[in-house]
Amino acid sequence: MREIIHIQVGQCGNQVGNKFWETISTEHGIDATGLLTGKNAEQSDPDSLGVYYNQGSGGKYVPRAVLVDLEPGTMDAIRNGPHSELFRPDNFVVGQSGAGNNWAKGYYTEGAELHEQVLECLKKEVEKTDCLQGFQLTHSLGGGTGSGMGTLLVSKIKEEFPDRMLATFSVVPSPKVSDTVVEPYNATLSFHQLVENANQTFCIDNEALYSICTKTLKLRNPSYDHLNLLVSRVMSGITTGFRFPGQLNSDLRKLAVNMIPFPRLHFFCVGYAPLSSEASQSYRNLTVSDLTSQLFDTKNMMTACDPRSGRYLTAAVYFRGNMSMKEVDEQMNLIQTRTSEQFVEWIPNNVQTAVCNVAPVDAEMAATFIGNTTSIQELFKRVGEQFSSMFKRKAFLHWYTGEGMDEAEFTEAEANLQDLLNEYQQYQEATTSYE
Ligand SMILES: Nc1nc2c(ncn2[C@@H]2O[C@H](COP(=O)(O)OP(=O)(O)O)[C@@H](O)[C@H]2O)c(=O)[nH]1
Ligand SMILES: [Mg+2]
Repeated sequence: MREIIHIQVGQCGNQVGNKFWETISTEHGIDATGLLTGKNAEQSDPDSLGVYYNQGSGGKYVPRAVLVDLEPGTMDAIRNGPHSELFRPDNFVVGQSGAGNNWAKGYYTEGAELHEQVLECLKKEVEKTDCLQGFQLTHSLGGGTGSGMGTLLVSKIKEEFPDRMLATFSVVPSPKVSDTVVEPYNATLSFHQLVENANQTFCIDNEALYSICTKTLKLRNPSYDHLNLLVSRVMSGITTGFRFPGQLNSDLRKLAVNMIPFPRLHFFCVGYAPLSSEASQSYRNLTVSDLTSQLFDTKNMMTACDPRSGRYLTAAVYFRGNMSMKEVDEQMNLIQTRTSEQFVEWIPNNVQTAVCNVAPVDAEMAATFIGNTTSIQELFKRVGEQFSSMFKRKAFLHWYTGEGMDEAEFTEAEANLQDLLNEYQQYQEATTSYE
């Protein structure tokens, strides 16, 4: 068994994380109290279930999850919500002070005080595993807790379990969704940490989620619930290979090996198909060809960058549902031939395709995309420019120095982000011949 331990931190981290557990529990036939009610053998294969769930007393399946926040609101909502009985009560770690959207409070002060308690919980979870593959963390980069304390936990986990994999599902802030002015500071300070300490980061971008909701799904005022439904679909898609028997990218390390040619360049663009508004749904009869072309369309990306403006170093696609492998291969070949200039030619066979015949709950067929594309520069540029325009005038800096932070850390974070941008650019321009 190859277990994954999940950690959710802060408001966004917990809301997104919760939705993830709700989604995968439904997919595996596990009810809100942790009892297995599914009758389908493939869905409830005990070995595969063991990746994310621990079997507790009375046969209950308990998520290998630790829930963390510096204020009680979101956790109380989980405890009083429909999935209150799913999680292990000891695995809630809650502070009272809040982080006030301040990365420094999460990383250096309030969060630092609580982090050992989280590590204790994690160690207990690790003891329950047979052969731990690693950890996954859900958080936002724009606030204080998920962003500051989340990245503190990332660095502590890396220290404590250096040979295990660590993946983050990181929600990138957008002014379209939130109007807290210091979010670019918090996000840049977080990227600075994630570059060094996370093995892989799935960039879930509120800017892109918002566009999908308003343009594709035609929602006038998307709520976090709407955004998080999209997040849960893509997370379910990304983790498909870990949760169902199969060969390709079947654990965190195999996925990383296939996706990451250079260790710092581990920030992935993610996408999903089908996405359609409710009104148009009933008219659609999906084919593998539809799915494939939607999947490579910028409109379906949950990371706000246009892959056509850069090149793919690597990509992975998971199809789900009842479909012919032959058709999938044909469609994937077709799209790669048609858009071959979008893939670097110096990594042969850089697109991996897998098919899992268990469909997600709400569609007959679906597909998930993971791309390591140099066009992710656009996301870093967007956040970096917002960061720099405030930092030039040292605006809002006192909130951070007030928690004991040094201005030099801001300068370093800004430079690290710029370096990352340059590295992506360098590989975008690289060709097969060595100059
Ligand atoms: N997609 C999504 N974004 C969220 C959610 N909650 C908060 N955010 C975003 O997260 C950022 C604020 O961080 P938050 O998680 O509230 O702060 P924390 O509790 O201190 O970690 C902003 O960019 C929000 O737009 C959520 O449920 N879903
Ligand atoms: Mg909060």
